[in-house]
Amino acid sequence: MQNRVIMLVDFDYFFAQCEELRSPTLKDKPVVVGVYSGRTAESGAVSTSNYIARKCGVKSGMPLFLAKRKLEGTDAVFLPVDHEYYEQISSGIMRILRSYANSFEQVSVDEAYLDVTERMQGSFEKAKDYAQKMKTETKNIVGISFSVGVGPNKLIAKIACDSQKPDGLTIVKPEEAQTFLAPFPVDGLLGVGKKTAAKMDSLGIKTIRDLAKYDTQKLVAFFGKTLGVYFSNSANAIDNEPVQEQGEAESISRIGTLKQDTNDLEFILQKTDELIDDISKEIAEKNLSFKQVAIYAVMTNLSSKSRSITLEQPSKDQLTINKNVKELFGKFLNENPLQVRRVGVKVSGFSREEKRQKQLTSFFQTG
Ligand code: TTP
Ligand code: CA
Repeated sequence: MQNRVIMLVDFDYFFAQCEELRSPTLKDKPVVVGVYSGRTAESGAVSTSNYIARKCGVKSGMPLFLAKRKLEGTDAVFLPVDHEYYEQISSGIMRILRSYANSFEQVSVDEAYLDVTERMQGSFEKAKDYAQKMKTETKNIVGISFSVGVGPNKLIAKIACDSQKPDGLTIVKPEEAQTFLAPFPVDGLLGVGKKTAAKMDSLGIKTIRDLAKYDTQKLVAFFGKTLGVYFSNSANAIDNEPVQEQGEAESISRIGTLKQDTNDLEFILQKTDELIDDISKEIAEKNLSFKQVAIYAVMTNLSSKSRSITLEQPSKDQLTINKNVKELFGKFLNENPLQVRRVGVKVSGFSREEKRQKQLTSFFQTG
């Protein structure tokens, strides 16, 4: 059988990089994106930070007051998370990545696996240029950088990607895979948390090399058949998990900034029509029907509001979106005196039947 060629793409310091993208002056300052709990102005935790802030010791999960202390005396900027915006950027990148893959699996807002075996005809040399091209295209079109790991399976691709960040490109060929893995601590493997790592440590297993050499039967005795065999395989760089599309997204949305703040329905609809064009393309590509249409508006004072409507019948039709968005914004503008700055459109409620049908079809195609 031919070698597989698998890539893992992981966007660099993602939420903070998105913030730099919309405010480029942030680029040479420490940037911290946090979730504010609202109890006091300072309480909450760091979601992520750019690499300048990380150099000062800021880490994901850290209380915000501690991050503030670490960045005292710098021109650090603290911002609240804006998930809608990050998802918007993410779906733009995912669309580019998907076009590079034979099969594609998005694992989170900033990570995806690509199986490119067929396109690369199994060649890791080709894969290097291909990944570079993908990085350059994404940087040019979306303005975001990411790191890529390339390996013969998902396990190696992931660890390769994590080994060089940001803006990394790490290739591990099949014949190098075991040597590559050997020096990493066991908790680098998926499924090895603190508890398991401690148990392995008590068996004298610290690195993946130690685990690879350990008798599989003994591992089975300690961890049970499934986990024991899995650990042994992983440590020996064996991983046959396929790259496969996860269930369809729960919703598809686009957001855009208006050329000027306004209350004018026609002006807003010009923008939402553009967004709807884009949404419709994605709906058509994925062959979906939707049952809800929603609008989203960010006002001049940066407060945001949304409104939605549920259709009587599922629809695939672009005009249905246009019509409902017009109605929703018409009502919304009547109720809201503030001027609108950014607008968004979201469709959701994709029908179950459709999804099952799709799963069956892909089952028959691959089976
Ligand atoms: P990560 O990929 O773990 O981190 P990152 O993209 O910020 O940085 P890098 O990959 O360059 O190391 O997480 C992706 C996003 O998930 C991150 O931008 C913010 C969010 N996140 C949290 O909200 N809380 C967390 O504790 C972590 C780890 C991430
Ligand atoms: Ca990331």
